Amino acid sequence: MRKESRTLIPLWGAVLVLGLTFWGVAGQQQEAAAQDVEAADLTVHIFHNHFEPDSLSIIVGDTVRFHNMQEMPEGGHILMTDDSSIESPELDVDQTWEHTFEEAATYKFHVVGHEWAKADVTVVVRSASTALQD
Ligand SMILES: [Cu+2]
Repeated sequence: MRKESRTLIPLWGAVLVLGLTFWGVAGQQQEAAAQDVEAADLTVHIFHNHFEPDSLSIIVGDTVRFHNMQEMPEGGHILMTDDSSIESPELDVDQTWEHTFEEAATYKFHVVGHEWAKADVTVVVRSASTALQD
């Protein structure tokens, strides 16, 4: 009897440690998944002849990540609003550029030097109070 309880204590200890480890890992995975979803929602993928998505509705203070998916023969893709107020650096394939929108407005971006493939993405930025009314 004595011998049995001595072997049982480390066994239960191991079960407890394993249980806590799984619980911790599951929690971290859920957190990471939630962050992925959030990040994916505000990412625009840049292709030669289209953006994905081609329109995005966000609120003031949101940061959009622009992710260049395709290689240009010379240099990369540069994004610019139609009124030239915002311009990205040159993005090589798989490079990203983030922009935080501080003013409520509609921004239409096109790729600089892409007369042969016109593509644009519209980012509609609303103030937080406007967004809440929806
Ligand atoms: Cu291109």
